[in-house]
Amino acid sequence: QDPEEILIHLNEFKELMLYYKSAIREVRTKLEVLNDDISIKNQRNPIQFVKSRLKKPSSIAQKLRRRGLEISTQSIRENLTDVAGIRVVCSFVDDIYDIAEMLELQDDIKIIEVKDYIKNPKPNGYSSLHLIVEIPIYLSQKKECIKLELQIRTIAMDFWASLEHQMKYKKTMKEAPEIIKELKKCADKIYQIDEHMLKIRKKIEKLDISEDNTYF
Ligand code: 0O2
Repeated sequence: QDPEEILIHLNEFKELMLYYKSAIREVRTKLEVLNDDISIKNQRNPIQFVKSRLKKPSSIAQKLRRRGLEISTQSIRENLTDVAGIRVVCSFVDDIYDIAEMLELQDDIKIIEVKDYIKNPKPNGYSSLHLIVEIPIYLSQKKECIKLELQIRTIAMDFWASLEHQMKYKKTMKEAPEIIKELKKCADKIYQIDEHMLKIRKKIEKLDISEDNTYF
């Protein structure tokens, strides 16, 4: 390939990565604002923490190649929705849906796709709410609409997913049916614990309300 052409492609790629980075920044700010606002109203944080990442160029190329698609900036924009990824780790299951709904209600966010692996967990037990969203970013001379993937889960779901993800890369464990069963059992327990913790929180909230009433 002509070196000049390579440079042009490189610059296009860098520019696209900047768009994704900016989109992450925008959504992180939205999440911070929501968290602060809900914290004041409910006196507790719905969001425990937020992580974000840009997919590595090698992983982007690998994914496109695996799907038999062209490797170009246009192809990345058209075919990949997880170049920019944000993971929102919430305290309770109802916080997940509240945050998703609040984002959905914002004028500049468009929800492209929802995958609810909480209502329908993956066969291995993986549980999370996935949203593909599109947001505008405003640059010096133009506006770009950028897609990104949001994974919203509880801290318990995140604990399971993080460990399962780490272990998947240990080849010896990869297809061991016993391990898969054990992990599924853990995921089921985590589901029950999340439900239980939510019930406890609701009970405490009820107690709080009745105690408040004693002052009137
Ligand atoms: P990484 O390193 O986290 O980015 P696609 O991503 O479109 O090829 P799919 O299955 O349609 O495939 O996407 P989906 O279901 O929305 O899941 C994509 C991401 O969710 C994964 O990204 C993981 O982050 C997470 N995920 C999905 N299934 C599992 C699972 O079984 N275990 C764990 N720990 N995480 C899961 P990547 O690109 O695989 O990895």
